[in-house]
Amino acid sequence: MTKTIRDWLDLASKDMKGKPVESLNVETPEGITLKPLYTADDLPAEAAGELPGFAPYTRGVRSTMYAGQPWTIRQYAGFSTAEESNAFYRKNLLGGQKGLSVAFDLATHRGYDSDHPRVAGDVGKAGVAIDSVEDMKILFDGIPLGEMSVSMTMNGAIIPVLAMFIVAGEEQGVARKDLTGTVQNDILKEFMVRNTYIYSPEPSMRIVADIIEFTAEEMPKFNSISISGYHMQEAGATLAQELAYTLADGMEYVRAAQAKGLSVDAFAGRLSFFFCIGMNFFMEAAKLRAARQLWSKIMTDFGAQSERSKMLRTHCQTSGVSLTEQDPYNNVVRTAFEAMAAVLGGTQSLHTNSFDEAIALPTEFSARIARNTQLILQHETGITKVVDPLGGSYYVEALTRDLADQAWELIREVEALGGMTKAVEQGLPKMRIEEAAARRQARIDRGEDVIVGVNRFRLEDEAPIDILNIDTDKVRAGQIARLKKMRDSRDAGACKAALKALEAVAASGKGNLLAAAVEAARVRASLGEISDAMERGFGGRHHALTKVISGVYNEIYRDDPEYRVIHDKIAAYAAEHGKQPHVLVAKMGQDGHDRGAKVIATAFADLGFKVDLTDMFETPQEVADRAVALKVDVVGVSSLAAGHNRLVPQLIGCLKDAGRADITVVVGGVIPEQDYNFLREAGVAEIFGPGSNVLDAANAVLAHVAGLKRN
Ligand code: 3CP
Repeated sequence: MTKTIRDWLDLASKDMKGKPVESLNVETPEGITLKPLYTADDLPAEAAGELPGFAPYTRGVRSTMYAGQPWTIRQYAGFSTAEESNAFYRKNLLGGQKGLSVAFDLATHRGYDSDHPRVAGDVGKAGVAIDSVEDMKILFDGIPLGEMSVSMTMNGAIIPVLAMFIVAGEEQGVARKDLTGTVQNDILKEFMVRNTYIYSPEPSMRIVADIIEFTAEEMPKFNSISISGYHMQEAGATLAQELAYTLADGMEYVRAAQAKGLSVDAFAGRLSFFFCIGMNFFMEAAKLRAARQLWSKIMTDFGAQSERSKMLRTHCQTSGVSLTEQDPYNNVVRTAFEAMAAVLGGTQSLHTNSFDEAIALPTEFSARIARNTQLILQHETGITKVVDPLGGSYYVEALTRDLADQAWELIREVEALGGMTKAVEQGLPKMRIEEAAARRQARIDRGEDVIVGVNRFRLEDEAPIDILNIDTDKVRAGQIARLKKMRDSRDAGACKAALKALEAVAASGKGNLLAAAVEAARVRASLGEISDAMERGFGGRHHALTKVISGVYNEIYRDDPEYRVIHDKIAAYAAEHGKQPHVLVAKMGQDGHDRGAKVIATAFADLGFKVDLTDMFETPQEVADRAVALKVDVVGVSSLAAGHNRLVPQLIGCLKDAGRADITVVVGGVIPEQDYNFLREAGVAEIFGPGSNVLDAANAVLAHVAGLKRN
């Protein structure tokens, strides 16, 4: 006899030995209630009739999906010089990679030439250093730009970088109309989470619109933007937030392009997306399905006529924050699951992280395993043979609908504020994401979210793994020499005139910035010079306000005995000394990742420390000056872009020079164990690597302030 859901409930109640079956329900951070069982009753009515290749594209944007053509294996890479990165790309292409994805160093991201004093520690470190067309040509030497699609993750300095790419193509004999690829060009999320902006929101949005306009008219095969949720999830956003804010960003870009007089169908087919895929396996697959469904609806509302305009095509990357420093080979497994979720969700293109990325830049060995993870998925698992294999799953279809509903609410909230630019100005999404990040950290610290090898099943002893180190001084010296040679040999008058013209386009609000920058790049203006010309035209660089949010930790930990002990210890210290222990949380160099700094600032403030945050992108001298002026007890440096070995000793030197060697310096973030001794010898009191427990960190810092531990 057919069993009913009632029969199942009776059986489950028996198996639960009196505990209610509802006690197995789980409330996710997205606000979705997960039940232990999904049945045909949960299937949304509309799911039954959906087919891939047709709106709303829940089941995929192409009719045959991977059965017809597998996703693009597109590994994000770049380090050191253009020569070294070029050699690495060529090797990867021989090894089975299908598309390129360029990682630029932070100096390039922020529009500085390699000879700029602010970027001494960043040149060639987290990506390749590109100062001019000469570098760009070397980067793609022997790689035909008319055939190979190239993605460039660039936002702040997108105008000079894309201009140089176009000129490098021209000088390879490839016309603009034949260039294929994608630029990230998504500035709104930079203001929200990633922080590689250069100019303030308004001129930054103009840059985006100018690029959409230029590519729509001259580069029909090029994706003008990669609207990115990736960094939101990395910064702690829930999947509903990532989904909603990414689509809301997309809507804002559509409006910006429309404001330039473009019709939706003239550009929408070349808008692309980029999502993060973390460990929440089914939810991640559902997220991509929901994203396509919502975008199709959104674009229909914008009046799109062409089917292509309604297709959400996306790149995905496995999650960086899900990787652990502890027991790092576990990361191979994590990445494989995440990659599978991305593929089951129907991604167009995928990057799989290397297992050592929680600690350092990938080595050749770890990069090979990461790439092979995708090759194995494509060639060994049979996963490509059937379109949308999760389609019709009671659970996944219900999740798709629930996530879409949650995200839609958040989108409406942003729209009610007047759209994403306004919402970003008011700080709403950033605040929501920071709060979600603090909640996630608290769940990890309390062991509610289990991370194998970190807060459970931890190894006693761990042998360090081999890591890649870049000699930034050597890279920088080479870049400076090449810049000098170029400046000596170019037509100085032509270069000056082109830069003046670009400045005028920026200042007047008329004309197209990319078109003007192409002329400047062609006559060998450098990346820094092009950025500076626009900066003059726009009237300066953008300075973000930093703010500590508070209350989240207190709320979550209200009844936690360990939390109370530390809280009370800090209160006792404050009562005894007539002042709270005072910490300055600092970001130095061009490292824009501020999730860790924000989480620590929030937690420490809630625990009773007095907490100040520096601005982003400070020099060691600026941080030392601030620490001295604020009379802090401790500077806590957050480092996620490998600048610590250079910047932290400089900071300690500056504090000594100011006669304040007594200020304790601690460092947290992505710090390889190989660097611990060096940092300790330089005078660092405590080092908190990835996976550190916030309460333990607070205890250790307090011990230093109270003089119980010596620096
Ligand atoms: C694909 N095609 C098909 C089929 N599948 N045709 C027929 N049948 C099929 N089954 C066609 C497509 O329509 C397309 O042609 C062509 O084949 C290429 O396929 P695609 O799916 O468009 O794939 P791809 O060219 O790889 O483009 C993927 C997207 C692109 C669209 C997502 O934007 C992209 O490559 N993005 C990558 C972004 C990236 O790498 N970002 C790195 C972020 P047509 O184009 O003619 O239709 S790294 C950030 C790291 C964190 C940080 O530090 O910030």
